[in-house]
Amino acid sequence: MSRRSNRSRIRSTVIVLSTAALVAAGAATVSTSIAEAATGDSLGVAASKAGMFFGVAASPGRLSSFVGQEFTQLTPENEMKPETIAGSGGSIQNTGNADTLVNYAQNNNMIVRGHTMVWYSQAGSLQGANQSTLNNFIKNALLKWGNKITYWDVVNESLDDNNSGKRRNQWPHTLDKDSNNDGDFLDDADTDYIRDSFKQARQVVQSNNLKTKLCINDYDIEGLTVKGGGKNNKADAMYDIVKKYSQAPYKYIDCVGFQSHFNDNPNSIITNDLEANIRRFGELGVEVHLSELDIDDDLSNNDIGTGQADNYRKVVRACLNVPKCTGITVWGISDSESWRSSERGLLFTGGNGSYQKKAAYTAVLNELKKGRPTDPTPTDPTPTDPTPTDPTPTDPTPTDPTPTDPTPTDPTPTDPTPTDPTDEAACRISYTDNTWNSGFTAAVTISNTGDTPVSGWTLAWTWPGNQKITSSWNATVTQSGSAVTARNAGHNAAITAGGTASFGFQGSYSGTNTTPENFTLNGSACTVS
Ligand code: 9MR
Repeated sequence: MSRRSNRSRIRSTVIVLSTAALVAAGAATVSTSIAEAATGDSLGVAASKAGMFFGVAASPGRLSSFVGQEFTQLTPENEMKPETIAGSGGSIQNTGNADTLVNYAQNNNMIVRGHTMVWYSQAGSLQGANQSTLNNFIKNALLKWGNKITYWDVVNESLDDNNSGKRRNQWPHTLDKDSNNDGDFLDDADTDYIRDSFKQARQVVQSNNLKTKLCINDYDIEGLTVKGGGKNNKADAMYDIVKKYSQAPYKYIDCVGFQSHFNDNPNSIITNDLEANIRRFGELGVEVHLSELDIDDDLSNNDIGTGQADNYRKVVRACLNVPKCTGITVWGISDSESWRSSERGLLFTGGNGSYQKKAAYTAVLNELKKGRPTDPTPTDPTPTDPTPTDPTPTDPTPTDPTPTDPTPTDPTPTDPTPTDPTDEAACRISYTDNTWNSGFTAAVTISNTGDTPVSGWTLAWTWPGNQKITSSWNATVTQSGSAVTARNAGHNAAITAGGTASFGFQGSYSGTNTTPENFTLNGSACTVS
């Protein structure tokens, strides 16, 4: 699908969803889009113009008029968690505060994200429930609000901390069974509470003709890598789950929430490959949301931007750059009212409905206003002008016949010691790729195995197949035909003897994504390990 049609499809999705909310609210006019409904110069309006929502998590106590003016989406911060609304056997109870939030959203043309159904934490009476009880709850929760809820987090925080790439080991994972002990729960013969919960949700959505989209949500899945450049195993584990259950024959999962609580935890930093990871999920066909965004205002040495505002700008840009990234939700309005007030991670200061914009607010607004990347000018199908390129011969003036200085070159013999061919590879390349349908990312580490430092480098290779690089980080990468040239960035130009430099890129391919093996560093061949 072309980028252009993708974009327009997303824009119309946002409009339809808003319309659904208005219909549900009984509004007379149903043709209003979020962009038209919200007023003024706000995050929500700017986001709508870019074809996405910009939302906030809130509790009823925060619902001043300000919320509806600034945002186009609302997530109940705690009011829809099972701890609050699950009764015995998966029934629904005590929905007053959740209803207040849903009604506020409807009256202010905001869409709602239901948060959350199946979660090890704040599970209340669901704690320890079997799948049948979970299924009752899923059905009751979906039917309670129907199309008033546009996105529901069906499963929350299923994966373990510390980059293990495994599931959390407590309930509801205790329902899981690994039929063949292969370490995953994705085989058909396995019991998988994630699959079974989504299966139930999908069945309820379908049989009741709901438009509600079904999401899986987690944190520390934002980047392809973690601090130090290692793979983000949690993100990869989430990718495997979404890949399996968003595709046929399942088609259970519509959307994935990258919570995006960014801080100095080695697995919670903002990495330059955030955009590539969003894109990889988007290429599965699911919507990606930055569903609980906050950014610590004093990330020490791990942030990609200069200060909090710049970090926010870059995170928003990463989303804007991927058509399937269709919404951002900040986890609270102001620093003092946030669950992480000590980290001052939000867009406003102040409280009680009286808020002051921070620099981060302005950075986000300005970035949203820049919008999505403009569509690349379609390549003109008209045959290129057949007029031959300028036939004027290149300057026939003979090159200066003056003989070159006959002074003999210094007769001192250059060092005759032949370079030992076995010493030639003064570099070793580690190349790790992460490949999916038609795309891939690669992490490349250059090791200087010689005894002299390198100051400034060019790594070149040719692709064995039709790989095409689409973006890169920590190096400037250009491609001509199958020949690739990667030049150092400013910060990794120097490689000490025995030292390393790393960079990465994203690309597309068809057929087989074979690893290249013909790397040269500043013209000398490298070994590949
Ligand atoms: O913001 C929520 C806070 O008020 C609660 O005390 C806390 C309890 O776990 O949950 C917070 O929301 C969490 C969200 O539901 C899931 N992702 C992490 C959020 C912050 O902990």
